[in-house]
Amino acid sequence: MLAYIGLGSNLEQPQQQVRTAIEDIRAVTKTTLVAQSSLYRSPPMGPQDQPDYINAVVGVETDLTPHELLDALQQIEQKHGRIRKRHWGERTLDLDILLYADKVIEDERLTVPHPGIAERAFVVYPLAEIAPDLQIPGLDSLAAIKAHCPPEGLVPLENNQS
Ligand code: ROI
Repeated sequence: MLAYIGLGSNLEQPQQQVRTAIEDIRAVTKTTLVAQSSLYRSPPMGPQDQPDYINAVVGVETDLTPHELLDALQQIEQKHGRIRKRHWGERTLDLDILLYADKVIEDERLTVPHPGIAERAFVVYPLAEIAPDLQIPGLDSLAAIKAHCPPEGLVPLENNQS
């Protein structure tokens, strides 16, 4: 199954957090990394008195179920010492399952497609970079969503090292 995962960090060397998280996702069992967006810098959505975020999106081909994939991602968050200070506040690493094939999932642990996709430039733009022709189950085409989603100060990092 093809799944897309959003990555975000704004604490403890965010670029490093996101880069090593991508390597950690690469190492997840039964899972192959098939696409990787640029890293982006984005102003915080939520309280403004927190640092800018580094965001990215990756695509994986996985034989894990959605909940097994979620378990694997939460393990990675734990390994990164996921600090989360307040609701909608700063965090060391956030990994979200954005899409899992064309499945619609709503239970206590998981909402897929991720409910915030359409409002979040820091998800829409990196996702469109790696999957421009995507259809979001229950929503519009990603292209249409992007057309209605202002970039909100999102900038790709010039140099994917810096
Ligand atoms: N804001 C940005 N720019 N990027 C994020 O990844 C992010 N994650 C969050 C909240 C606090 C909503 N704001 C964010 O969880």
